[in-house]
Amino acid sequence: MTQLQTQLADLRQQLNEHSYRYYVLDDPSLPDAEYDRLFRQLQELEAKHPELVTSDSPTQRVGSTPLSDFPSISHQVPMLSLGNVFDAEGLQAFVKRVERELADLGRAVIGEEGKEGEQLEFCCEPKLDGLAVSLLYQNGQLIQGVTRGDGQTGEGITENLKTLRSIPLSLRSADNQPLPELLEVRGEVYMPRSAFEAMNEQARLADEKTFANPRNAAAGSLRQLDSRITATRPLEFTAYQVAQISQDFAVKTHEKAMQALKNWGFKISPDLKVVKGYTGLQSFCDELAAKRDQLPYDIDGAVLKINDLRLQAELGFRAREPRWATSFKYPAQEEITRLLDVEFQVGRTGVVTPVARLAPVQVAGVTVANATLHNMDEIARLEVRFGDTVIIRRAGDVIPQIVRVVLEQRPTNTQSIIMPTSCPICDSHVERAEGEAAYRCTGGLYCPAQRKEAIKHFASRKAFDIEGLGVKLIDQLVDNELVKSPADLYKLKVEQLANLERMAEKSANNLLEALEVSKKTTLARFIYALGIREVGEATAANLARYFGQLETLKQASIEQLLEVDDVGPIVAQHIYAFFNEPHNLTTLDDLLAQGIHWPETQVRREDLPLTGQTWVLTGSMQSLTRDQAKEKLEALGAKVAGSVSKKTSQLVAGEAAGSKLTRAESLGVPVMDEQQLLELLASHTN
Ligand code: 5U1
Repeated sequence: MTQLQTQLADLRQQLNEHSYRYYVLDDPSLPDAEYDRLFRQLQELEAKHPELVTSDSPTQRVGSTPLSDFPSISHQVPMLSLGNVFDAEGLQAFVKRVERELADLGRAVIGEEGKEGEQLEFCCEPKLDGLAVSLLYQNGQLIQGVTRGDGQTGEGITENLKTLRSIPLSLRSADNQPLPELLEVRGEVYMPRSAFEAMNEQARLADEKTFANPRNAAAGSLRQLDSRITATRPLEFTAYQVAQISQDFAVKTHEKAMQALKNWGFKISPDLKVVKGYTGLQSFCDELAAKRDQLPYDIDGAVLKINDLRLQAELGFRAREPRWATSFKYPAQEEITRLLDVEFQVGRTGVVTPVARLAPVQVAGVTVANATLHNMDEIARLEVRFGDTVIIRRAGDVIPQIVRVVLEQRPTNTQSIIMPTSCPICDSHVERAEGEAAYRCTGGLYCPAQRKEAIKHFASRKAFDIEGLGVKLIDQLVDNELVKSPADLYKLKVEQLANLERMAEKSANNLLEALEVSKKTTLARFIYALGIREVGEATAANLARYFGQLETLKQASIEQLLEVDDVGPIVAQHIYAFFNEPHNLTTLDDLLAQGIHWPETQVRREDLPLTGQTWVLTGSMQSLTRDQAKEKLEALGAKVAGSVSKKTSQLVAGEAAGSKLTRAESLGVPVMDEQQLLELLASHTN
């Protein structure tokens, strides 16, 4: 090999290794900027020496010349579908059936307590809601990628699939083990929910077509004849089955087969778990259902497979379904209902948002009666009218959305939805700022709706955390004109409060006490509580850390603001405008005059005891909440992250700590318990 060839191979190896660490091990080894730098270096060298470009080079993931059609390809092994069960009864029937069929084959599995079937092992994983594809590797190289199609014949979409960084172009060979001459891998292509939301938000801003759900977005992205378009779409692949392998595959279980795929460079489900018998299956399905909303992607159920590959082979298939597997289906995330009305809600910053009032319907286990319509552009794009039948979607912790109108069911003489010209709450003029999709009420704090939202934000947990000051009480305080600005909260008298609905003298006194307690705060919470546009909890903390004092922040120039982590030109402009509005300065003075205070921070960030360290919190703690622990650690200079990696300095494991603790232990990250954390915090107090 020439020196240049060695350099190219080395660059490719580093980039592939990073992709593997990133996608498969979920443990990035390079910062994004470094990856990009190495990638550009490889691109430049390959541009100068096109004869040295290899088909599995990471640069080949950008897509190639458009096709005129997708070739039709028959599957050597048919792509089957799965049977479904929907509840405990169905699950029990599935287990009973496989037990019986195994018994008929003379393969009854006897449990420890003598009960048949109890010890039968199943390998379980989430059923991703995407598109099944099949990948063929010859001598370790990806040579073909095909859609499921009708299960017998699919479409050849090799060029499109090659653009997905979680699909290895060539298999990794761990410990120089020989690679199989032929390997066919099946799995799901899908779009993570956050990437889907971001893509739709981009499309809304550009006035382009949005996708109804991540599955449609993934399907639309894979069906592009121009793979360069697919390359721009945030698609991922998770493998779930070895369909064919040329050599004697030494593994005996599905779980081990998945492990082999992982070693060859495929991402497999992090939630894959082997369980025993019906009770194990039921717990898996329940636990997965409980965390469904928190998963980063849509799932529509759990897939349950007999783990033993020999038993799988003996059971075989019935019609077009394997006898050894089933899927436990969860309730659908999309339902059909009717749009009864549209209400225009005014938010903290005056944005007037259309909210759909729907005929109540159960969606994925929750009754939904409202859905966001985002803004008037969205209403125009959906072409939705009063009385329309609509498809709504509720997935994750995102507010339910209307994704489509069922035009065939539109009643006659429907009315279109229009934005009111005056605020439905305070009657001030409603206007649309140049270049913005949103309409805003121009009433400012004159508008009771904006006032209520500003006070709710001020009192919220991450701001002043005023116990006992709930949403209903704030509504009453504003409606009775007892409170016009946050500072007025601190001027309330017990008699005024006791006269309100559902307020006795005791609760009034408790509230006054809570208000008194809240006066001692932190600069970060104070900044966050002000409700400056686009300044969330993290930005407020960064501003507090950077400026140290309110006075310095008040006088900061745009240039200084831009120096702060996370602050870009738009946010800087909002902060600058806030502190240059005389009315806001009066509000600040008024608040400080009520005795609100925080410890002065003279310490420079570099001098804090935990500066440069990354901490992770997991499990539950007895004497403080995670937010409180996070705040205290950040005050000592630590960065508090959500996931464990090799770079984590310390894991704090509370009760019932789970996968983060296991991961920390396997990576050799130091672990401490709640008591040790309290001792550490105490040692740094004063
Ligand atoms: N996770 C997963 N999804 N899924 C879909 N595993 C899995 N297995 C399947 C299908 C259709 O089929 C095999 C059991 C053949």
